Amino acid sequence: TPDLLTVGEALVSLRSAGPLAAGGALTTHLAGAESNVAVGVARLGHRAAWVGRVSTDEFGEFTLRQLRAEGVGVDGVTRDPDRPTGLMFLEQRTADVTRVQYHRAGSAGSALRVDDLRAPLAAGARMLHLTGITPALSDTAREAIRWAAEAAVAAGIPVCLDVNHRVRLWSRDSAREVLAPLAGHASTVIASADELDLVGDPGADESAVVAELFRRGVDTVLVKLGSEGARAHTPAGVEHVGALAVTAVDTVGAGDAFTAGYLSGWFDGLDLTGRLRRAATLGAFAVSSRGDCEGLPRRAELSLLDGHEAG
Ligand code: CKP
Ligand code: MG
Repeated sequence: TPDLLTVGEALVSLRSAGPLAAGGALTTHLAGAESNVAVGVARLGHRAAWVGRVSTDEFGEFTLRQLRAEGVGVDGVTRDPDRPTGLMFLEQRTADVTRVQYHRAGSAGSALRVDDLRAPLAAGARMLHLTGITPALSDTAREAIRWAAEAAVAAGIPVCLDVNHRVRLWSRDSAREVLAPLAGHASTVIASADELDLVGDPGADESAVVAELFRRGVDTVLVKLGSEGARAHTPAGVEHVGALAVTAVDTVGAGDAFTAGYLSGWFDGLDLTGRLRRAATLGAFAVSSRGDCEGLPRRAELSLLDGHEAG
């Protein structure tokens, strides 16, 4: 059984070095929040499995090739001959502004359904990681994620949920309607500060949302604060971790890196402080490297950023 099982849509990200409207070369990269987490965890030597629907087109081949190269288990993947791979364009519009465009409606990944997940869930894992992106993709994907969370809980597999609200996919209200009930199945909930009320009452403040999640059985709530680091709430109290002082060149994928670091620490049996430090370390690798997951460290590289502690 893998340490981590995760489910989602892997995308192909086509990146430009300048304005898309001016043309020029695009480079091809693996993207997708859940597969980013799987890669991050696998690079640190844990067993990670990723499942989803992957097109039989060339980009689908590329997706599987990248995941296999990273040592991520893809045995549970369903191939879809009828739909294309979802694409994402990442435009470096200016040195400071990157813009994302999706071409993912009707993609193979968005056609995910419950039957795709039965065998992987039955095989088990130490942790199931889900994000709020997949339920936004289609009715069948939403049902699949709800089913997976319930099946995991029934099988005694703890669930980690990253809220990951995508405004281009759905409104805050639609997201809340789905993600708030989903969070009740999780043991760990991860959100940026502005996403937190999507798993609670509209407009509720951090302490109110956290109290409600604890009441519903969540044991750890991680609130990501960007360059300010993150706060972890557990029934024992609140702990803050600072972000490392690095040069930010690409923040896409930073949240997934943070999650991968946290989960890696959990698989290693680290205490909360150790898990948060590893999360911050992976977040720092992600923001200071280009690509959604390319810059993530192997285990021997974890100490590369020592000395970059927040000032
Ligand atoms: O929250 P993050 O910046 O870590 O997530 C980035 C990923 O899956 C990225 O790889 C992209 O493909 C996506 O989120 C998405 O669907 O937006
Ligand atoms: Mg995120």
